[in-house]
Amino acid sequence: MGDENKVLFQITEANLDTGLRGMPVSTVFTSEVDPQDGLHYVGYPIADLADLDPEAAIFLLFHKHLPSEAELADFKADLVRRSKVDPRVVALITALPPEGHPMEWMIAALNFAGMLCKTGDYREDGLNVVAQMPELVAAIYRGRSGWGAPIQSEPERGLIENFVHMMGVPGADPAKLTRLMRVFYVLHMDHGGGNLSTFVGKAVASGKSDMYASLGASMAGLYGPLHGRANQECLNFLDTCGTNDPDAVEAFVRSEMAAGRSIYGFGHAVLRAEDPRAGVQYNLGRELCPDSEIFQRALVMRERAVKVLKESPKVKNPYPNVDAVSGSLLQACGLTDAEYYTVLFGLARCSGISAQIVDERLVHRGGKGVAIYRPDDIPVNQPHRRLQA
Ligand code: AMX
Repeated sequence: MGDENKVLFQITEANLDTGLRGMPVSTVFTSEVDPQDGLHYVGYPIADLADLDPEAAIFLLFHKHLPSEAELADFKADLVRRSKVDPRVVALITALPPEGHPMEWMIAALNFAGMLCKTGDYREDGLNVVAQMPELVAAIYRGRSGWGAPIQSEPERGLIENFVHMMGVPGADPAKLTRLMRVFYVLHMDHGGGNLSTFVGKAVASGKSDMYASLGASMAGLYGPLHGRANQECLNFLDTCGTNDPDAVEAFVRSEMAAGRSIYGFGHAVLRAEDPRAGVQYNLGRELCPDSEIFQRALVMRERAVKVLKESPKVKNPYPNVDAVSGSLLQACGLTDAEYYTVLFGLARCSGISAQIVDERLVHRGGKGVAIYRPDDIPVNQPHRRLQA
């Protein structure tokens, strides 16, 4: 940055109706997606951060540097202080209809929490959401899946340790699930400023809507099957495939392509190589569930889907994205219902979106904040005319 007249992008007619693909519209301090090297948080490659304390990664996105030991201890204590969820929010959540998708519950939960708990200060509300999200998501899981009454929060355990404790997943090994969820959380927190959910959240906040309403809107974006809900669709895709035989997997991919359906877990709007977050999760699967049938299938798919997608000239990136394997790991570690996977994505993503909204509202333009979003459009087939007198 520095030369405000520098031309960054020339818009032609071919750029219209492409979902703003490739057009830079804002600056961002938290993360970057390099088409080849993938995601970086404040300059650090995501694979290097995968084993970080989730709280340290949140600190990084909010403060733009890694915490010292003392800073991390203070930050963890601050999140513990902020973690108490208003019981009225939990009561409202548990009264929601089971017909609703868990993401619809999550969007409702954020709106309920906003009505009852918002301070109106973006930073305060953002950190409060980050601290309270584990209890909200555990309430959604337990309330909707009939696992029983909410389990008392013990926030001193740590953000994810407490989350796994409050989930009380029947039959799961808590140590394994904690290891998986810590990495899952760090990998899913942020992905630049142009992804749909982040973009939408920042756009809503630019009209000075509060943090909770903005995050509710961003979670509505994440709910779409081409965006966050792809992790649910991806496990369904592996289930539907139904075989681990490489040739049969390849035949399945070919038939899905021929039918005009998506090959879930592959492709990306920005990345042009395998997503390093997928690489981290393939390695984690080898550690946590090497013999799981569904994980083995994800490994076969990694090879054969890429082969088939490479043959299609229109597909710009045939490689695995973040969702290619996450569902099979969650399933192998006890979270068997794919319908909830996007909520787990949202749990993590709210931290990155909050950090970006705080920057856009309180830091950009010398603290004045980014102006209200108002892109232009081109009217088509609308000649000016008058009603008959
Ligand atoms: N399966 C089938 N077709 C695919 C494909 C895939 N995995 N990836 C791309 N294509 C198709 C597109 O639909 C498009 O077809 P069209 O020209 O007929 O409309 C064409 O190839 C060109 O697409 P692209 O420029 O390579 O990708 P994109 O930016 O339009 O779309 C994405 C990106 C992710 C929506 C697409 O790759 C896709 O649908 N993937 C499967 C769903 C998925 O895994 N989503 C998760 C993404 C990560 C996330 O947000 N969580």
